[in-house]
Amino acid sequence: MTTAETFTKTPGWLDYYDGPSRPRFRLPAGAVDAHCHVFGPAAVFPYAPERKYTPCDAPKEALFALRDHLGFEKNVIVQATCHGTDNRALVDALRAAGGRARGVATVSRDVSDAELRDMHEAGVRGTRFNFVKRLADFTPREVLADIAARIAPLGWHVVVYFEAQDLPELYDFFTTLPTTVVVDHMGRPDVAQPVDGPEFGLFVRMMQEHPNIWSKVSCPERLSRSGPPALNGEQAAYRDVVPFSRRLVETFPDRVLWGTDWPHPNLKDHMPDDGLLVDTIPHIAPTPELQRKLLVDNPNRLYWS
Ligand code: 0GY
Repeated sequence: MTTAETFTKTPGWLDYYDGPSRPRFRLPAGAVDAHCHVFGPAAVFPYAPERKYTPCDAPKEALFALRDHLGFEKNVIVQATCHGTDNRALVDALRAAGGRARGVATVSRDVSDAELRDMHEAGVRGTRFNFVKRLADFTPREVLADIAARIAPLGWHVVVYFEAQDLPELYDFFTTLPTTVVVDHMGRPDVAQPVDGPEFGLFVRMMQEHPNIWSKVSCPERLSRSGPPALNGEQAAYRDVVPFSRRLVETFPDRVLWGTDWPHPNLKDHMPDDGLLVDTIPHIAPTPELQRKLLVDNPNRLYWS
């Protein structure tokens, strides 16, 4: 008999919001939460030895209950770094979702063809490269390029997570990847800088010049400096982030995705009410047509066609 390892959460860890409100904004039929995670449960799917944080468990049942409560039809579940390249919790959630979830895995260069086929059959459609130094160790570019070449024939795409100050150095790598490239959280702009300034300008230019690059306009709760937070019924949360997300939604309406980022790993000062996060959507996508593209057409085209 083996003894299950016990895991202690990272000190100061904030658990996901208990009892989120029901959004006032009615999501269109077929809406997809295109960025969320499952964590563990650790007793079944232990966290990876190389992880940089130890979260609370956030199992598939809780994710699916949130999906139904908020009014989404489907999820795109993204492998989180606390599970490293062990995609078992992700694949288990995909198989349990009965076609209502797709996944983005993290794979190493030596992943076998059989493993890739199994993941594809379960619903994986992409792999994630993480350049955020507090989350993942450095992987040489040639290794990542090899992985991209391995997954491209399956029709998968690459999801990249990085911080805006690192874009100049990563620009050439991203723009030569052979697949669709989806950027997490708008490349984490510093929203204290102007939306027309050079930092966000570089990101917009990258999308303008490379029609294979998409962006998630998610995570205002991580990017906001001045709030107000999505708590206590606030209907216009994270106002300083809105000009950035709205710029992308209006300029690239066919290449944007939205997700809750539940269970919101590594937030430090507050945990948003996910119902109020959904209520930020009409501020960034002000018309029914933009909302339909962002929430229904784009994710379905990328993940279900
Ligand atoms: C996010 C953001 C974060 C974490 C991860 O995989 C992860 O651990 O993505 C973060 O800490 O900024 O998208 O969930």
